[in-house]
Amino acid sequence: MSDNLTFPPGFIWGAATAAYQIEGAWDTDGKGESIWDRFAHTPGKIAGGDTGDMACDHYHRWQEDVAHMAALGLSSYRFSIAWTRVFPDGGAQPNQRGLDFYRRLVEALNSRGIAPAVTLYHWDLPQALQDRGGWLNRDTALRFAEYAAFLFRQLGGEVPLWITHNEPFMQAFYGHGTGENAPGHRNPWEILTVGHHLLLSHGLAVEAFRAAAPRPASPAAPAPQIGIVLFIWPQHAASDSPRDLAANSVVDGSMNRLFLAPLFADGYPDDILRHFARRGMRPAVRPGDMAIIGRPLDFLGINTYTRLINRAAPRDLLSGARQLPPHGPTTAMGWEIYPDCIGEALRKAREYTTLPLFIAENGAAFDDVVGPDGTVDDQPRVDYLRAHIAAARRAIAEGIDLRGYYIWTLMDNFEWSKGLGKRFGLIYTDFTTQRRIWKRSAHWYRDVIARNGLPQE
Ligand code: GCO
Repeated sequence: MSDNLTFPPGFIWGAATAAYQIEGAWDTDGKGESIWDRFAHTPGKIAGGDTGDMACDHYHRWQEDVAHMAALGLSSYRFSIAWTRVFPDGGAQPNQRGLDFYRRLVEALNSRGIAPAVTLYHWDLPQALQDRGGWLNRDTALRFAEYAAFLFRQLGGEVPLWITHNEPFMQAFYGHGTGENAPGHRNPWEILTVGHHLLLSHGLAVEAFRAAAPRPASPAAPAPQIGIVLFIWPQHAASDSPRDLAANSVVDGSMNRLFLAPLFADGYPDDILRHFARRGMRPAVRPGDMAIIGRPLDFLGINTYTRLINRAAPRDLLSGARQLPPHGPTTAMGWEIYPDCIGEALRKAREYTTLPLFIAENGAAFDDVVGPDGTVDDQPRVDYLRAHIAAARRAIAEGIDLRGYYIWTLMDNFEWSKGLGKRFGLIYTDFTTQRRIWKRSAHWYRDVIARNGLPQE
């Protein structure tokens, strides 16, 4: 720790994935249909007509994938459980084969010394629950808590880090406002209620976790913990004009504060509630909900990739803002490469909580190609990761309690509405043969993990 490249002992080096993005086998072994199955099977929703039907075929190739994780030296692997494998129709009848898949995966990870970090919900609601209103229906929050409680009983002690939700913002705003994600609703009036029910389901799951109090498999191991993963993207005003500053504050309020404040402060931010109320939008809050949502957590995970620059655009219904084009080089997603997003996101979280923090996702898509010699030289990704990991190290030096860093993502996978064309992986996936090829960045990350820090440049 004497230099500015080495990380504290025990720092967690991870990689993250999500069920629908990697597993494939969308209807195998009793799995039920999820809203992402339905959405991806709807013509016109996904670039190139891609689906996650096969994705990385991880459901059948998980042993090979765990071997790659072990070869990288990962200290933790963050993945999500597909609700529809465990409860195919979202009801109370579990599907043993689905549960067994995750049990074997968790066992294999633990036996390799790779700590499982399990996300319960990465956007793939059972379609059967969607048919009953999905996250607009308060009952879905109760079903989620039952699903969570079941997993805490079955696997609770084997999983050191439990995550209730990944980015409720995206499910609410992209699933129900822009319609870019499943279930594809374009109805901004649904957003706040969906967001509220997601947060309520989170709080109910935390209560179920405390009630189950899962014990670690070995007495020496630390007690399992529970937290949530939020999207925190730094927001910058395009100018110091009051209009741009106000517009920027609304975007920051919708993306970041709308979720941080109810979880860690005293409820939804007033300015944002007023902003939406003027548009006729209100969350469906009942007495007692905010106390459930605010139940104490053990950690907070943060996903951050870039920043946005906002200027006033009064005609924009939702935020009254428009984003300026990026101010510098971008990734293949068109996202500005802005390494300070790490420090800014961590400091934003720090305004709300002193809990241990994780960067639960950070990474970049580039147009990687397999060269004539069969290798993938993704130097731009190495540069991206180096700059962002260095920013994480600076945040620790500032005194921020950052415990770990997870790269998005282990291997190229199904990037939601962008399909299979946006490659974020350390490992290249040939989607025709399902061959995995380590990119330069995978070799580089293995070295970072081995030395617990960045190599000299
Ligand atoms: C998200 C999700 C991931 C994405 C990644 C790249 O942040 O949107 O958690 O599933 O694939 O962020 O866009």
